[in-house]
Amino acid sequence: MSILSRDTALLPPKIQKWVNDTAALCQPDNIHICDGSQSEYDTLCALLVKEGIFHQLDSVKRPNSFLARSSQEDVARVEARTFICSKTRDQAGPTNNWMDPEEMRKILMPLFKGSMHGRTMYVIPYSMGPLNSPYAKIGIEITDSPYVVCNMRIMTRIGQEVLNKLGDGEFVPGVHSVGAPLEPGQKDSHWPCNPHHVYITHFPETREIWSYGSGYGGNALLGKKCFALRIASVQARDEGWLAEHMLICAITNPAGEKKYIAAAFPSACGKTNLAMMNPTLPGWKIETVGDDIAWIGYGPDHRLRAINPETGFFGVCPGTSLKSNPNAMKAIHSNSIFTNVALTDDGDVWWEGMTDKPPAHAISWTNQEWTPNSPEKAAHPNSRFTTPISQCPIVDPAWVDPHGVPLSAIIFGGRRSTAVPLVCESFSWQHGTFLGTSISSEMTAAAEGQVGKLRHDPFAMLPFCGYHMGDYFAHWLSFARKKDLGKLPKIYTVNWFQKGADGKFLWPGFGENSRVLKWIFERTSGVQNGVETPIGILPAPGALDVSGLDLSPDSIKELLRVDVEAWKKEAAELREYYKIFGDRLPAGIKDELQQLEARLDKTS
Ligand code: SAT
Ligand code: MN
Repeated sequence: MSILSRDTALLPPKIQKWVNDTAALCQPDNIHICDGSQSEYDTLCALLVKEGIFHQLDSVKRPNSFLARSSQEDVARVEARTFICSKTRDQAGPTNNWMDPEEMRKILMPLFKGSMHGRTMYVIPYSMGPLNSPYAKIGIEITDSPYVVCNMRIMTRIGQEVLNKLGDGEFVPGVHSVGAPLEPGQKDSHWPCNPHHVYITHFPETREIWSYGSGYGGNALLGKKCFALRIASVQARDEGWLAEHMLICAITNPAGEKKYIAAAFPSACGKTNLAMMNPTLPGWKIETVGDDIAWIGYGPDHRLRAINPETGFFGVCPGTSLKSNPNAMKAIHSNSIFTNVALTDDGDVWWEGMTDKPPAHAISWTNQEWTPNSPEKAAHPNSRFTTPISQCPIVDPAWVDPHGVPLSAIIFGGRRSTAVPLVCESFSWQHGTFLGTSISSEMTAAAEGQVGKLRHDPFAMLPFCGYHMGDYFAHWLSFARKKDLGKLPKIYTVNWFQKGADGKFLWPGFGENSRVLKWIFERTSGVQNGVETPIGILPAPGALDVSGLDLSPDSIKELLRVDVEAWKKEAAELREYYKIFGDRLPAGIKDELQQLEARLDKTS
């Protein structure tokens, strides 16, 4: 393999021109077109080790795996520096940072000019979705970060076969630079970035992505949030499908009947754990299709079908353990990249919550000596593993099915200490869409911001919707096509995070969540085991299988209680929140809020 090759002449003319124009702007020392091979990956990992960006982990404990430590100023997605540059502010809507596309180009071009001095410019052709899927789409990321190339190879399908399929066709261009040009002879830092000039920008009309200054996660792996959610949501609106921040998994009951569900939760709220759960209920089985993103569209069978456009997990490390997520722990046993976790003395990784007993000594994510007595955390709260989905022991065989999997249920969740019950079914597709708009969650370390603060996060898409959120609500409502109504998935909300008066979680969570999935499974089969409440249908008394659980009847009651006074406050708060959407709030959503208020009034 000719690494650091310049043979752009082999590219189809349209790509060749774009690559050459980008090279003329960024002025890299070299250009490398990624072929996606194992030898290319190995060469890049070796290069990263040589440059001190990767640390190779112990080859017995963690074969073919690496640790990277980022700059302390570059540890998460930066929502305040994320922009939707549609033609008008109105098209981006009230929930996005907007900038005029021409204004943004005026800012970006001088930044990108010469930004790759002293570096290699990598060209990564990638497919979101199986290459033979009618739902798949192709992007090309140009980046000056070999760390990004290695992560993209795990997270997406990259390389020559993508170019072969693409030919001279349409692709989403993305240009990424860490924004740290090197002067001749200048020594590189262990994590080049430019934290004072971060721009994660999207141009929905031209379907372009330009990202500058950060090398971390969703800021830099452009296939993930930038393409598969922000740009794809716009494509989905125009083409009649949905690009969602959802896990996808299969549930099989003891009789062997299998159904698929998709579930939307904000970042770091347990999507990965739910997608790979080991059910505690005997005879029930979960299999994983994806843990973060679902592309959903009508299949020829008039059912909503979902594909996972990714091929890897970019999962949160802290809290991941053999107890909380044994399948993730098995998936990351090899061929994985760890970012911002601690290094143990025997050359393995560690993070808070990985084992009951912390190691006596480690090197922390900030490269400091660490012991259990250290005041700092060993791993950053948003530290991550990047690992191939194929290594998940319970991966569903259909995870590569080009036609996707048919959805029986869609679940929305958030992190809510109060008010929101364990599970609730919507009355209809319109009501379910309303529930999606109403999601709010206590913030996590996945994004910059105040951890724990409650914020509205409709459909868990607040930082990921590439256009006006009011129009996005309307797009969801439009899926209630009369002829397909009976075939639409049922919609639910769940909340694993309610706390009791003592501040402790009321629900044990993790594998016990299978009890909630069982109820949902039964509901989608038409079992009459629900009660109507003002907010939706909840499990009838005794319908939630809590057999063998050490839960007091009071706790169960609390978990399934609809506190009418609290809900009146929720509704009032939601009415206030909706004001930001002005006249773009669809009538169907206004209607549902009114009906909720009326039902609550009738109850008290
Ligand atoms: O956006 S990331 O890929 O960094 C992770 C997340 O927020 O879900
Ligand atoms: Mn996510």
